[in-house]
Amino acid sequence: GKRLDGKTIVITGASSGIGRSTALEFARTSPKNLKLVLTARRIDKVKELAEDIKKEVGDGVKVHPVKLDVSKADEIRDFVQSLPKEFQDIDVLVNNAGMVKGVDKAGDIKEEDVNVMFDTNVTGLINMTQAVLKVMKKRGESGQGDIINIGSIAGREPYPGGSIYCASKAAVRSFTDAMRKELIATRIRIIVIDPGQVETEFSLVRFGGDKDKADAVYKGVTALTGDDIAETIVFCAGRPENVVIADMLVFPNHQAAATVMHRRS
Ligand code: NDP
Ligand code: 8X3
Repeated sequence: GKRLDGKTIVITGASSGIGRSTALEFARTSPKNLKLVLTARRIDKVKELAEDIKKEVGDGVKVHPVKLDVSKADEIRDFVQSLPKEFQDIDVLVNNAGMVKGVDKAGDIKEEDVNVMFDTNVTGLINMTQAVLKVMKKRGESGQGDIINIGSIAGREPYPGGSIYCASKAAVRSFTDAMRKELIATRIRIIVIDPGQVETEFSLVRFGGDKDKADAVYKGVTALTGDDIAETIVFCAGRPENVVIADMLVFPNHQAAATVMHRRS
């Protein structure tokens, strides 16, 4: 509602899953006066989302789709300056873009899988954060804005077959917590949300497009949806300025740890 009115919000990984839901949820929550910068590699999907938002809430939400690969440092370097002027004063950054590749165990993990997970989940998130912090630090007396990072239960509880992904999400947590301390003299809110199991394209990406393997992950359980996590993201951004939801862990009801899951047979 009101607290989000007039804000400029950047979402990475808006083409699918949690990121897509988050764009829609922000638009629904503040339909009259909001600016959304929606980014991903699959720009066609982002443009479709822009149309969907327009259909649902009308013209009160201005959407600017950007093709952006967060794993490419040079694409991020020019990102803020290449936005139209009216979208440059970023209030909220949702660092959501992320991915997992495979279930290989240490010793057998492909070098390219290690690199793509770290380049996307860690270096990409750090580079986006630094680019947008330049804007946020200029706002108000000491700096103001929200950085909302999507971590994972995997960053708290490493599991076999996920060593690199888990390490990448632990790095997100560590970076986030240090940064919150570094920025303590500002009004910049540093937030991390750690979801448990969410049914998105996440597992499809993990298994290289193998739908049967992806579906098996969610068999016999009711996973969270992208919309469930979107609600928590918009909740955090919509708190009064002095309230920081610093850290959130969100499970579906059947899950109590990375690998403790109740499945109906
Ligand atoms: P999806 O695969 O549905 O969405 C991932 C999004 O990230 C896509 O929009 C994709 O866009 C984008 N992305 C991937 N690589 C890049 C890149 N190099 N540059 C820019 N964008 C990229 O999965 P989720 O919605 O589930 O994932 C969102 C976040 O949530 C991730 O950080 C994930 O680790 C985290 N998470 C997911 C959980 C789950 O169980 N699903 C649980 C906990 C955390 P495109 O391919 O078009 O670039
Ligand atoms: C995704 C959740 O535990 O499947 O971050 O890796 S998990």
